[in-house]
Amino acid sequence: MVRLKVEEFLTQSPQRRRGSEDVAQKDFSLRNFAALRTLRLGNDELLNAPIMNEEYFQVTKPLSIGMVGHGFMARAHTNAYKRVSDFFPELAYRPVLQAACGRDEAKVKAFAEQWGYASHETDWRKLISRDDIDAVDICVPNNLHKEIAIAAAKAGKMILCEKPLSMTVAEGEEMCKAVEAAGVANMVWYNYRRIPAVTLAKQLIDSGRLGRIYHFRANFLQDWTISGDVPQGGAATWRLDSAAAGSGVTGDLLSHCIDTALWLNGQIKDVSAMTETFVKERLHAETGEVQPVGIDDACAFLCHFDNGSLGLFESTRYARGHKALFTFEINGENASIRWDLHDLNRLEYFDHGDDSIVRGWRTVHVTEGEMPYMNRWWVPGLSIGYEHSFVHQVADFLEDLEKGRPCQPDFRSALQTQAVCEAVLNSGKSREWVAVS
Ligand code: SOE
Repeated sequence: MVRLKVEEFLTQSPQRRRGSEDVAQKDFSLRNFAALRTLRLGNDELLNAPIMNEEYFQVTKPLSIGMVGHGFMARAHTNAYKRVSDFFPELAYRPVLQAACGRDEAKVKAFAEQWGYASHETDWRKLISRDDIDAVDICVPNNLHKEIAIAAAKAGKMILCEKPLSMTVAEGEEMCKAVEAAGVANMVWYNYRRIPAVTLAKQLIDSGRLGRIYHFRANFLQDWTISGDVPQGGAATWRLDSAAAGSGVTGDLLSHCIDTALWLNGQIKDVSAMTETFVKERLHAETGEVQPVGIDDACAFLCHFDNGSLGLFESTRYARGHKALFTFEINGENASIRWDLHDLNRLEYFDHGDDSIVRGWRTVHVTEGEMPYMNRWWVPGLSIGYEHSFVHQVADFLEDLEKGRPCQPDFRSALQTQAVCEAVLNSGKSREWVAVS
């Protein structure tokens, strides 16, 4: 972070200010500085107040975002860009909503206006050719990730790509090579790692409290495609169209479970899966024709982890009553951990080392200031939600950018999740154990 005394800043000429490496930034108007309103006082206390009343103010570097897409995930990411500087005021970079892009001009214009993007485009190629865009956020169906990411990397843009990274491992490899050749910062939005209770689970495992891990179990259950009347293809239902999504629950939902598993429990060696497509034909929203369904509606798989533990994963969009039940449980020799997205601020923990007369599952309400990310929000006892995981991911991306290190999961790391997904789908087809390459 660059700290300046207000009076020093005001006495410097605009040229000197622009030339100073410390305060390298594109828009140097006082209006922009005033808008930051982020102050750090001598005692390290942070507060928001008009800058002219305080001695110091923070100089941040704008990071101009070009958002490709304007659906549900684009809203989740945009909300994070808008919130992050208020809640992580020490970060050197400050996202600026520069442009949103989508093919339907009326829709993208309405999105840009509602969320505060300065401009809009209807062609992503135009967006990435713009000099005023630093980072491209890819929030469009999976079949478009590769082309946009590779072009954006060649144009020298940083890339924040929605999960899953790609349709296939081969595509993902090309994307990795493109960002590595261009040397641009890159990240994939596996947001659930940044839910404080999940991050706390990682800390507990890494501290060795669980001892040797025996089992990792995860589910991601939904029920929104049970009706045969739900179409495939089109804006809201592209996830059911294999040409746009690549796969069904494996890429869309199990990829989250797998990312979390690899992060918490290490690499997966091999898998044995079963997949099912319950509704074999659906109307295609774009062609207007009833077409065969190519995605997996449900998938369950077993696996071996490198650390010797056994994995059991299940995902479906046919679990009546479940809307987004992402759960995982890890059993170690000394302790176990359990987490549930529907109660995301809580981590369940069982410690065999407890005195036997009080031994049992305890529920940790992850809202204390010393728990991951929680000192940024309210006071102990007050919960946060799904959207905060995205704010945390942007904050980590910006901090890593400042410190010159890759933000995880980067493309290369997300490719490992892709490799597990691909092995699962191949195993579902062949009905044999498949090694993860
Ligand atoms: C699907 O319904 C979906 O929106 C996924 O695409 C997201 O990745 C998941 O977090 C919630 O469910």
